[in-house]
Amino acid sequence: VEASIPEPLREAWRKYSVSEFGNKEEFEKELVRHIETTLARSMYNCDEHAAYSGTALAFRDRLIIEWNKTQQRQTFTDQKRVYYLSLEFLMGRALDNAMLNVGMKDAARDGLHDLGFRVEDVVEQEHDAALGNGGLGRLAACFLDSMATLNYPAWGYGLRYRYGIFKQEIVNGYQMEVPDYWLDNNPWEFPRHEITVDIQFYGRVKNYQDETGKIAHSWEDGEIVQAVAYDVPIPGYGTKTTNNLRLWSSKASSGEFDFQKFNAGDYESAVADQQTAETISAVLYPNDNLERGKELRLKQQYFWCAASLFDIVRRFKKTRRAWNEFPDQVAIQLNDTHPTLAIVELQRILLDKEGLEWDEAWNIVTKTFGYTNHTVLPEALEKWSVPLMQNLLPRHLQIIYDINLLFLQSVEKRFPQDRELLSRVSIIEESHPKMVRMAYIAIIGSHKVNGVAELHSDLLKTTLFKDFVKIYGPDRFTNVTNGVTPRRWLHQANPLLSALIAEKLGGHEFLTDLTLLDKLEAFVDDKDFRDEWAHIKTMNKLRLAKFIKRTTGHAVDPNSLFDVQVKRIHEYKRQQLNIFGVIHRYLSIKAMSAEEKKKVVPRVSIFGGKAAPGYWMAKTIIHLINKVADVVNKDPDVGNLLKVIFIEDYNVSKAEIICPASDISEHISTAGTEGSGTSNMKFVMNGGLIIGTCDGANIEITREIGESNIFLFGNLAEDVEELRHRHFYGSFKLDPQLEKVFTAIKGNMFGDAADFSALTASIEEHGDYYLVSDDFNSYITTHGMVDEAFKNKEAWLAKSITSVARMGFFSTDRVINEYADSIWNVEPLVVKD
Ligand code: Z16
Repeated sequence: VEASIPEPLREAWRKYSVSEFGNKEEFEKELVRHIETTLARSMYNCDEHAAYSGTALAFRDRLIIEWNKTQQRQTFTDQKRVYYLSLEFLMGRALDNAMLNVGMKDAARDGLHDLGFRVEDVVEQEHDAALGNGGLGRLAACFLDSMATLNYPAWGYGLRYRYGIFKQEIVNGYQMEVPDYWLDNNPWEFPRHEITVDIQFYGRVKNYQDETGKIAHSWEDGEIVQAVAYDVPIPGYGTKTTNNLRLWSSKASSGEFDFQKFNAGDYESAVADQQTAETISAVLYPNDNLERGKELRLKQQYFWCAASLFDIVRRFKKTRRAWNEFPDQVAIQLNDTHPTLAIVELQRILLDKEGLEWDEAWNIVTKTFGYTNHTVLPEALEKWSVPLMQNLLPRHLQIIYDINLLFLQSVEKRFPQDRELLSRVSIIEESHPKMVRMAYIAIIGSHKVNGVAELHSDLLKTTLFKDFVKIYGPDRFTNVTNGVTPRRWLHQANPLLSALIAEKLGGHEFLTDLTLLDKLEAFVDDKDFRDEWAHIKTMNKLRLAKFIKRTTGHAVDPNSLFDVQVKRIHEYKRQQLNIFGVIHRYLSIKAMSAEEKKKVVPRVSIFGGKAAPGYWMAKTIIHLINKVADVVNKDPDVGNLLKVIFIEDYNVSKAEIICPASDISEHISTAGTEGSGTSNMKFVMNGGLIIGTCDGANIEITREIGESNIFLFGNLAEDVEELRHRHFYGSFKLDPQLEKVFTAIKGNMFGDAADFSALTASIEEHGDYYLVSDDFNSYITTHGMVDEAFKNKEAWLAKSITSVARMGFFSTDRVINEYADSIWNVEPLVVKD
């Protein structure tokens, strides 16, 4: 349908085209208009939430105007676009970010003040958009911010879950999950009821001869579910570019099928079918680094891949280019293996719908896709059972078999008689049932595969994907070390520090060129600057202390050393090592004389994070932390020397309060297990030091900021295998200090010891897979060094300032430019007004 208005009539459009508010007064006018009309409220019944909604609507108008212009421009210039496919986008709140990115926060603050509100309170009314589990989803959100800021023509594609990650409540020390229904009155999405795609499931494959006599395939029957697009505008910082995040929602298709049921009087069953269809986009799977092979998850993956691919292909076809130009117009990045079916789907479209030959189609496919791997943990690697896939996606399974056959034939040709190699690299694992290895499809179907930090990318090449390096050569594999967006994680989360840095550097340019932070090193010895730096840290600790008081009832002293570990709860991330360390500290303090206690550096140990609902060991760790908190926090022998705080329902908006307030944060995964880690970067960017293992991006952070500015401990990745082997085949000896901790736990010091027996047994009896005991001594000793270092306030401050000055590398702007150059081959679309 040609819906474009003909030129003679465009005059009126141009005349009445909407304009944006550009100052405080215009903002107020828009705000009041939205409150009085869109929201049907008035000055007599406008609470903070209505003020939030009105403000959000005013800003949303601005965003959508820029969004429209950006999309028109991108269509007009018709250059290559990037599509970032991710099952998770952990966006957090949007209003504060929108205000800062469009550069109108001061106008909004003043305007709201005139009308009786404080901008800080208004911003806090917003519900987090929590469509993700942890690092992977937050990385995708930071990428969107950087792609828009750098003016790349880029779209995100995801699922519009009705329920995001569950809300965590702690009841008697146990995690409880509460559903996160977040969609009511969400001002940030634009339903596009006219943009729909029919998605097929089940059915069968029909083979037939086409006009040329060639065997062709069609996928027939089955069930149809409709995908409806919802668009979320993504504003760049200090640019007019406003990109799009398109989220798909599932709905029953209104095809003949249902009408038959309705007409046959089978109303209930027709409505039930509707609900089944809507189930596809109902809920985010709450696992981080774990795949469980559930059919509904596979349905989600295909639904989202097929809708996105249809949309991308539809857009390409409008340009009427030849198919071989597809990879010059389209780059698709796969965030983990979750969207791997997109590879198979594009091949299917090109073969079955567009009639291309296999080789021509496959050449287009491999040039189009790039694949990012985020973990080496075996339990996170996706495999789907062949019978499941046969039933749900019969044509795709056929294509997978064909991809595999051609691939294995080419391997066989290059490495004849290596049957072991063939079975190792086969997409199909010959188990019972047979399994489809998704990572292998992703490697074979992409032109580049990248890990997320140097160590991680090296491990991929030497372990998991070793055979593929031999087959394809090393150039297919690369590293792109993760980052975070300094807009949200410095400017928005820490306005005081951002302002101080801007004052010293003569402006906010560092927010778009983070390497400019290095100019701060010149001020390390500047007395006034140091005082202000220290003062800001104290203010941020006070802000967190108030938050802790309000949410937990505990009073913590901002002069204490704030020691933070906030991230998903996982055995490999080793919150158990941290809490055992806390118990060790508690026992030491209790054994001290009054004189000895005077030398202790008071500490607050702060934990936060969710456990996957079915992950019992992670839930046990949460339980132990909370029980230890109960005992320690009310022990008069300890007083303020040690407090233990578990912050409920850790999420993006809480991270914005927590990150600027740490003195030290913990990134203590077993060496070789953390892909990158990204909170390590957020904490250092905000002037906190870190204690960590030689793992993930900790290694590159050390390289950048210098060894003397970080507290490293523990065994190295290269020694892990040997240690694990020894636990099983040698004799296992529990670290003597850890033994004291276990004795306390077993003596019911923190409630019924039986509650924690699985945790202690995993170490003492089941091989201590995560090397908690091996690293314990080193961990405790290093924490002693942290205490000593913290006593020297001046030296600590110098480390803090120096570290921030050297964090320029860890902006997602650098990351996105690397992807653009080495994987996507896309250019920014520079906009002149
Ligand atoms: C996830 O959050 C990550 C990896 C993965 O396979 C699945 C999920 Cl849901 C994390 C990594 O654990 C972390 O090290 C990394 O920093 C993050 O992805 C972003 O790359």
